[in-house]
Amino acid sequence: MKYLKVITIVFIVFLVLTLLSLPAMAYEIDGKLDDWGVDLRSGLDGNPGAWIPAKNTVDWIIEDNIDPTYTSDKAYPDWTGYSDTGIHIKKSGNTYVAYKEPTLSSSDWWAQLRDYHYLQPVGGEYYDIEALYFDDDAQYVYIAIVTSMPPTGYTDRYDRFVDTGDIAIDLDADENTGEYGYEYGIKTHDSDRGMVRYEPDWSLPQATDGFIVNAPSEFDTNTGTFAGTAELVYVNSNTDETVDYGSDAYNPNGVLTVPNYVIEAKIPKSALGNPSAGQASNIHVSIGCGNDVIELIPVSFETEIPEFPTVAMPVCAILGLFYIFGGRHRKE
Ligand SMILES: [Ca+2]
Ligand SMILES: [Ca+2]
Ligand SMILES: [Ca+2]
Ligand SMILES: [Ca+2]
Repeated sequence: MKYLKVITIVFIVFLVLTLLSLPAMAYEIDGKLDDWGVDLRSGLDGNPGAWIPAKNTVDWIIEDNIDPTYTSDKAYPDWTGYSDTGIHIKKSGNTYVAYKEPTLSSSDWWAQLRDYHYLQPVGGEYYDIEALYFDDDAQYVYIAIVTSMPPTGYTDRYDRFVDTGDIAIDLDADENTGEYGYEYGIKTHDSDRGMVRYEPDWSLPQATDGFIVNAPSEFDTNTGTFAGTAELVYVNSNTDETVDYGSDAYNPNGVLTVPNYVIEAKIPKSALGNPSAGQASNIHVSIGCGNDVIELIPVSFETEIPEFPTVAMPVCAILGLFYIFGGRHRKE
């Protein structure tokens, strides 16, 4: 009878520890950021705390709209009249610091003549990438991106089309391996959405007016080798931004409502060559024209989650022995 009781208790402890050893919170790939602890509406409205993820294991960076800290006469908004500023912060240890977004030098004659640099995102809100988050567990890498570029790309009022970008990973943090340094690509859009390829060919920002410094943007799915499939969504987040382009005879845009999108992905580590814990890598996302870019340099893969037997078995054994010998001692 006593042993039946012992077995029952040990079984219950075993069950509880099994549940405790499961991943505490897996991300749901639904295009919503509540599972990251992020309130996107509040963040876009200017509340820095709303952008900060719940878990300290997440690497992250926020660069909504134009960096408000520029005052130099060499750094200017673009030709569209767009001048809205937003939060620029990134994770640093257990807290966060201000992120100074670089300016872009342009090949156009007007900017060259005056040594003017453009503030990102060049071309206005539709070209803005707002946020990048990275986390991982024993089996998967999780990435969330906030962007104003639709999954089908964007055509401006001069009929110029710009495509959205893919996720580029420089897994070994070595710029000499992979084209432009990026040996893994994850397709964010079109029919191959979620495809992971090793050593694909990357495209540079298109046209002479594109910003090459923000390369690469997309990869060719017919190049490199197939490495696996990620679960990936790219959806309207229903958190429109109201953007003021100003208004005059040359630029009648005025105030526009621009939608935001969330790209959320769950990538098997096996599709990325099973990176080991502690491995440092770089994550890069741009768009077809290179008008904006967002990067995490570097991210680090976390220690693997303890497997059940390594934690639970010794604890169960100790509890079981304690019960048996403790019970015997009281009898004597
Ligand atoms: Ca989610
Ligand atoms: Ca924005
Ligand atoms: Ca941005
Ligand atoms: Ca590399």
